[in-house]
Amino acid sequence: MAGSDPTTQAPDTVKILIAGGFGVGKTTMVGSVSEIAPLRTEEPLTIAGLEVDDLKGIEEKRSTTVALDFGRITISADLVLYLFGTPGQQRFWFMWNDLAVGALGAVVLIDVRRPESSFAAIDFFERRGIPFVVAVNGFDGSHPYPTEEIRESLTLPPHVPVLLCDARERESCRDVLIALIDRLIDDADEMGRHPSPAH
Ligand SMILES: Nc1nc2c(ncn2[C@@H]2O[C@H](COP(=O)(O)OP(=O)(O)OP(=O)(O)O)[C@@H](O)[C@H]2O)c(=O)[nH]1
Ligand SMILES: [Mg+2]
Repeated sequence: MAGSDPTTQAPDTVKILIAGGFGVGKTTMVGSVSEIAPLRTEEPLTIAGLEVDDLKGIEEKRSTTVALDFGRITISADLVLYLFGTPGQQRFWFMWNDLAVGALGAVVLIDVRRPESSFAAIDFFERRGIPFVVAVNGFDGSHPYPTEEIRESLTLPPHVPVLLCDARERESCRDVLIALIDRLIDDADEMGRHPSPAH
């Protein structure tokens, strides 16, 4: 019967958000991990924005995401992730609600030199009950703080994975996404064992 052979079935597609504060490496991550040429909506940073755009540590940054990044990665024969990078600048946060529609999970990227820039993203996903992992992007290629210290300083509960990553490295970003998928599977298993009471 057509469609009964599992090897010919279309893969499941899952929408994932790549979020975090201004300049933490969201566009970089979507670009390095995507198997298609990523769609970007970058606009140049201008002199006029210097007062509001904190470029400390990312002085080389020349442009910013004004709407979204879009990419795709095949994790396995039956799982494809569609990645949506969010804009980081506060004046574009109003778009997060639309971008979050249908998202099953999120990666919150952190720059430990400016962790506070990602607090709003953590808060956003916690409030909506969207599962997320925290990925610490080591800008100078090193990670000065162990993950447990970062977890404590962000007051993250134990079930939120904290990972160290390099947003420029494909394998590193892939590992972060796989950790997120593992979390989604664990959450689904947990729901199966302890379904929430009907309202
Ligand atoms: N050295 C280093 N530079 C990085 C890394 N990740 C990103 N960058 C650089 O840091 C700057 C910011 O990266 P983006 O990917 O644009 O950050 P973003 O989070 O998409 O920024 P917005 O969309 O403006 O919020 C760029 O100049 C990147 O080339 C990293 O791991 N190491
Ligand atoms: Mg960006």
